[in-house]
Amino acid sequence: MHSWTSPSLSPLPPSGRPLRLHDTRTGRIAPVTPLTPGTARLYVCGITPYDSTHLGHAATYHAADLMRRALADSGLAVEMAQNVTDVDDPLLERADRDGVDWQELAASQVDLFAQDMEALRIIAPETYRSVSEAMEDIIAVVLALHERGRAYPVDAPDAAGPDWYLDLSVDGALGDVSGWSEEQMLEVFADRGGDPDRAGKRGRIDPLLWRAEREGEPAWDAGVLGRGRPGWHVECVCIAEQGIGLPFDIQAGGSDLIFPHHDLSAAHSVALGRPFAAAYAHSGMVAHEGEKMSKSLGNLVFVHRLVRDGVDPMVIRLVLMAHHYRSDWEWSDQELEQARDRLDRYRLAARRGGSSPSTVEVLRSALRDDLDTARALEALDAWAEGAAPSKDGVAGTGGTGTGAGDVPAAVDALFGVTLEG
Ligand code: 5CA
Ligand code: ZN
Repeated sequence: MHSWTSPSLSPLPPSGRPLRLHDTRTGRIAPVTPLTPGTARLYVCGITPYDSTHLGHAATYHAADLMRRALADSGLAVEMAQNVTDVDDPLLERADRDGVDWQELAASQVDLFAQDMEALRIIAPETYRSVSEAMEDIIAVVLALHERGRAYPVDAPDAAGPDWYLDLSVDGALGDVSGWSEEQMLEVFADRGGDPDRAGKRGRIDPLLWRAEREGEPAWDAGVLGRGRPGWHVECVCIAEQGIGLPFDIQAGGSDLIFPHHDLSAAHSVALGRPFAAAYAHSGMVAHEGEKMSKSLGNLVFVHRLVRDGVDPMVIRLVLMAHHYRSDWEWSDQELEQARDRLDRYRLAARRGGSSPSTVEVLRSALRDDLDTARALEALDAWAEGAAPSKDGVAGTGGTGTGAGDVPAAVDALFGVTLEG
């Protein structure tokens, strides 16, 4: 699937210092040491394309973008994969409700998402695949799980054949990412696409692996499992395997995916006999009007609407940078104003020129310190005030330069914010 055009990149000469990143699984911040020396492999869970990109999505892809920029700055090559969940209940339900073809709905939203990502200067993933594109490979994974004795049928009275579930009891790998108890899992499972009370399931958390064809739903042929469509979690295992190989270094996404999605993706992978991600990085939830921004609640702030209303996408990036990627926060117009003011000041300072190696050093060390963007903004505020440490000399002298102290070049390479314009 065509992704989007990456911004032009001019990386700084690598620092050679590793990115230190928080890992949900261990609860600790640790240096990223790639499984394949020299190359970091990152997977970020993509959108379900039934509504436009909102600020919550933007925050999650911004965080993943910073991860890859930080990994590149440490001297690693980066390979990234991302999926598009274009076959799933909420998308099919929305298409049905609006009387549109599900593929057309998905294509139009994927297109809008690409425009938003481009406007925000998010680096495009090397592998970008939708479920419908990857269907043949996904079916092969589902069949492999069946052959390994991990799938079991559950009677589906409204279909010609059974639905198939993954038996989690075989490997005992549940909860490896979240560390949650079954009780905690059950609190949210039903709200997050699970069906704990379905009759015939062996375990309440067992995930749907293959759903038998229902009238009016798209379906594909999966041999002995019958016609139908895959459950949610298997797609990310398959698309990650194909794109960057298993196991890989970092699985990223919003914290709403810790459980069930990342726990259960990892469980599928273990059931295939393959370890999944070495570390898990989760971004916080963005709220609006007091609640998590979500398509189902409808309290959304859309990126494309802000851009259409004349908001510079770099202002949006600066709002995102004002919050640590792991914290939950609430979008407000006031912050938009503050970020607008910031961008003006930064652009003015960039025009004034002047080299500040110490500012660049703070920017780099803040980024590699678990993406500490707030600290980077503090350093940039001081730089824009002309208060960079005296050893850098007086702002306004020395021209813009392309040397080690070129702050606008560093802001672009490390944080994706261009100060041109
Ligand atoms: N397609 C699946 C992942 S395989 C999915 O969760 N799609 S999504 O469209 O619902 O979300 C896309 C990404 O945005 C996910 O990583 C999700 O964790 C993140 N996300 C969704 N809502 C928010 C929010 N309010 N704040 C931050 N991130 C969010
Ligand atoms: Zn996913």
